[in-house]
Amino acid sequence: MKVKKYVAPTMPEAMNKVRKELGNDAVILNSKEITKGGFMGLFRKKNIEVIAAIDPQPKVKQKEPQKMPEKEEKPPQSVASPTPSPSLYTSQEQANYKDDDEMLKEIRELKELMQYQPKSSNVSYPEVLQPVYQLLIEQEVTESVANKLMESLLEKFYIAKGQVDEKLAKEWLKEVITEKVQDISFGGLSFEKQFIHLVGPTGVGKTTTIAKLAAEGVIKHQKKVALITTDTFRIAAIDQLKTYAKILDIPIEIAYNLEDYQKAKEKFQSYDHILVDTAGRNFRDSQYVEELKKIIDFEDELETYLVLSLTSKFSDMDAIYQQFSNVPIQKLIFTKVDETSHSGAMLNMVLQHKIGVAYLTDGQNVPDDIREASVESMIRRIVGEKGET
Ligand SMILES: Nc1nc2c(ncn2[C@@H]2O[C@H](COP(=O)(O)OP(=O)(O)OP(=O)(O)O)[C@@H](O)[C@H]2O)c(=O)[nH]1
Ligand SMILES: [Mg+2]
Repeated sequence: MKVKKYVAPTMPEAMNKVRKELGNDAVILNSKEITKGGFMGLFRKKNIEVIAAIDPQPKVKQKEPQKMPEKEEKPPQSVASPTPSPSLYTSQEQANYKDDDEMLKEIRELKELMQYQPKSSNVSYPEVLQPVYQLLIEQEVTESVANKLMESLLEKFYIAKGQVDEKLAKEWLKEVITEKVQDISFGGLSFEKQFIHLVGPTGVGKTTTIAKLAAEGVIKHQKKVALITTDTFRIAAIDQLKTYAKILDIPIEIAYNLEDYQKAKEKFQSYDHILVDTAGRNFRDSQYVEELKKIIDFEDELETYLVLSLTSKFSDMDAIYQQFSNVPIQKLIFTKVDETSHSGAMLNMVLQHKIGVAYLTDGQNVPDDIREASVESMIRRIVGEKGET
């Protein structure tokens, strides 16, 4: 029996060390959280200590010599251990595991607890946590984000020492996501800034969302709202917003260039909020953005929301986010959530870019199909019933 102690910052890292050195048949005898170093209780580092063991000679082989009864030899177990293992155990620790029967019993119990399954990725998780990992992958959470979340779940798993079922594992996942996003701000418009820009790629629902938000401002918050559109590439785009302005009985200005924008700004200076519908291509043009910065103070006067369709692939969303990196994005708005039951991309964006979500829109109806986003609604979409918002 080769017994060895491994220390690593996280459980998956410790498990990787064990697997690399002792192989897949290794069993975990014990694991605990330890703190190292520090000065007067400060700067102490949290680590995971894992004690793993491997039997160098599998049991089946040990029994083979018994087929030759003529020679009464020592049990092969003792013969077949030519190299004593370089145990990192202290003699005191080894004494705790002296009793072979007791140790084997513990190994059996722990093996039952930790039935690892082969998976496509390099990391495998205890059986009871596997459905949670599967759920994340099915929701299209990236492997790297899923593995980070699972790392925290594993810590909870080892502390719980096996008292876990799938329901509890899902509750842990909710807790872990909540912890990871605790410093990220979720929720709707603050209605603090006068200008609100909605930017994003074509066809995601920017204009429809502007109309929904304008209605929210006018009807729910009794604000004086005006509209500007800088999306003048298509006649239909102008007409679309004009129609919404008419229905809501609010003014609209068409800004064909930055001079028009400046004039509209002056005209609407007494308004509480000016919602601006934009053409995505303008904001990918850094010269346009620089010119716009001369007209409007991006810090004090403006909030910009990036509109993304939840039906898009995460890799595309990520690329779009990079393209809009020359404007400070307040929060994300996810549209068309009614058209997909996969919400992992939203979690990927939130965790990868440390950015919150303002709204989820779930249909074409203006003004009804919009919900203020919250951490809970995001989690519900991923962990809870599919399709819920
Ligand atoms: N199912 C669904 N459709 C939506 C939602 N939001 C917008 N749409 C539809 O998506 C289509 C495009 O919406 P627009 O608001 O014109 O999108 P846009 O981003 O302004 O498009 P461009 O101006 O062409 O860049 C329209 O048919 C909308 O009715 C939503 O939440 N769910
Ligand atoms: Mg539009």
